[in-house]
Amino acid sequence: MTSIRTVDSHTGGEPTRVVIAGGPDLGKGNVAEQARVFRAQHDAFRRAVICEPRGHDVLVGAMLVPPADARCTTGVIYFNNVGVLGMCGHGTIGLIVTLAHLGRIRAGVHRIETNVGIVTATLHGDGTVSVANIPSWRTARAISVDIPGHGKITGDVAWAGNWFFLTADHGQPLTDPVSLTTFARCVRSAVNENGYPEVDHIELFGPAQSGGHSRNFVLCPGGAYDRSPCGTGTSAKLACLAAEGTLAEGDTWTQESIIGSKLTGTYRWLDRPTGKIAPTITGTAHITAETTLLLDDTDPFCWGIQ
Ligand code: PYC
Repeated sequence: MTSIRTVDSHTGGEPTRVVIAGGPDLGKGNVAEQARVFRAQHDAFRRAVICEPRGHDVLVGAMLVPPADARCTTGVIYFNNVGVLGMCGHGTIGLIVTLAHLGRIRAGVHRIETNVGIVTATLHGDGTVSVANIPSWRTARAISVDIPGHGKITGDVAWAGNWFFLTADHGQPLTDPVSLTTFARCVRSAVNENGYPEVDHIELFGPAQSGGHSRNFVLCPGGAYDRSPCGTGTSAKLACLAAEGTLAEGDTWTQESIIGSKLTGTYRWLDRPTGKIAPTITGTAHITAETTLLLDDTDPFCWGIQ
């Protein structure tokens, strides 16, 4: 029987499972190199932690690993029901609240080494967390794709630690997650087939309903929708707003999720000609469980239901 110790939390409804002990040895490389080893050699571990019967498709894993950069508090590899993620905003907020819960960190500034670069997380005295994400930018403006049975929609593509297609031009009420999931999957196929195979997150925007600036629905790579407004998705939105000139540097954007939870975001310019910004998102997380996962090799579903 193998044991894996985890702490679960949720950030605006979106769950994070931090693996604090029992993870595989991924060698001595930096986090990007360790993530490559994880992807190539330990996919069964990913499935065992995230997929049913121990987990579910909404869950995001965050495995603590040694950082190569000595200035970092920890390294982390984010993963979900289909693979390894780049960055994860809600997950970083959950990670920081988890480390504070375990007594490993106090309020203050903490560098975290991720698969796609170093982010800086600030745990504030009131328990909220701000995450200064990696440089983010819009890579394509106003591309049009044809959605079978619906027609053309137009949106932007942006990188913010994950790849996003962002659109408000979809004609869907942001109410029913089941029909939005079906629609967003069609959008993703069309975007992927029309020159953007890297896009794995689809972000649909609509009018705010709870006092924010806008509400979103985010389809994640594994087919689940983000219960939070998505930290990297909000960073991608900030990059588009900055590029479009509709949000000034330093101004606050409040993004609502499909369930009404909120993240706030601001940005500063890194390089105006290329549209590169440094986004910061702020939110809260709550601990929901401390668990020891048990892996019994004789269990036919020990390594997850695929
Ligand atoms: O918060 O960045 C995020 C995220 C990515 C996938 C799910 N949540």
